[in-house]
Amino acid sequence: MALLFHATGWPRHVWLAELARLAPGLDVRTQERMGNLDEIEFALVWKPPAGLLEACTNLKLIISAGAGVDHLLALPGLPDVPISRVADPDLTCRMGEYVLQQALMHLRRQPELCACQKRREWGSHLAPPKAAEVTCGVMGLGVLGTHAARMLKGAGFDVAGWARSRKRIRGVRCYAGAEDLEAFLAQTDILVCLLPLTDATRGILSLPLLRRLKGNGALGGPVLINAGRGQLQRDADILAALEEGALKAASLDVFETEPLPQDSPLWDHPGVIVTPHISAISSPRAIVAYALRQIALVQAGKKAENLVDKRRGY
Ligand code: NDP
Ligand code: OXD
Repeated sequence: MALLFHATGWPRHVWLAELARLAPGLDVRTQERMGNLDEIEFALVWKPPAGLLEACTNLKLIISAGAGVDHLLALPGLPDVPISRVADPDLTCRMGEYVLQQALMHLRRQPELCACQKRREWGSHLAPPKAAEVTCGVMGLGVLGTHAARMLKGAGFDVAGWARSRKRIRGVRCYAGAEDLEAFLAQTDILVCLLPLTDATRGILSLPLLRRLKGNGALGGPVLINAGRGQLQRDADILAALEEGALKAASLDVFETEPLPQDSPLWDHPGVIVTPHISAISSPRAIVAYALRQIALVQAGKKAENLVDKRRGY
């Protein structure tokens, strides 16, 4: 049995070192050293090139090294084997920290205070509201969204959430499906997007949707935090929403094109906080341990965890 490892854009030596440390006897293959393809039964991958997985005809399980699987499901010729995606406390906690940090930045008017400081201006007119006066609406109540919603609630925010199916989360008003979207948006001051990218969600953060957010809240205008996927939004719509006041500010960790192109107006828009898709990085230590657990399960004749529903796309 061998494991194929490939992660586009991530420091490969760190991952290979972690695999060697945690599973010293494991036969690990890479794109450059595939060896006998029949021996490759598992693949731990992030954004593999087209054709790489297709070449491995004996695969039993593909493990996505991140939580999202859009990078796999878009591949032509993806082998028809189960896909396990990461749902791990390490990654989940990182995302919760990001969402809470950004929500607090906007609550406490930190971007405006930083701008005042740059101008040596005493911004005492920028008194922040308190968290309980602000509603955070979390789109996507999966592993990451549920944890983020709980952290926001714990910090004192009023919290609502929206998903495909109805959830029960203590202290969080839960909405479901297209029929509830209007009511969910109408009460939301800070929209947190933690949806997966699927055919149903692509481009969902459109200008018409952003115009439906609560316009008269304690922050002086709605805020968007998108840490899901860049293709959920249209960068041009975010800019248009900021220009017309449908949005007061945005924290964006993901973009239609990554890295964000040098000439994007998002870079220096005063209402935008740009982070480089690092809200919840996959830690090699945690994810390798996760992957080894999945391999052990399959080898013991059991199902891997967190299997992707390919029809739904997440
Ligand atoms: P989950 O699969 O656990 O949760 C997805 C949630 O989205 C579910 O609540 C699901 O509803 C909801 N959903 C899916 N489609 C729709 C729809 N059409 N309408 C309404 N709700 C919908 O995923 P995770 O929470 O683990 O991860 C979410 C995403 O976060 C990932 O797919 C990835 O794109 C992104 N991500 C970004 C990172 C970053 O660094 N920026 C890091 C990690 C992940 P239901 O529960 O009813 O099925
Ligand atoms: C992920 C990501 O999906 O890092 O895990 O984007």
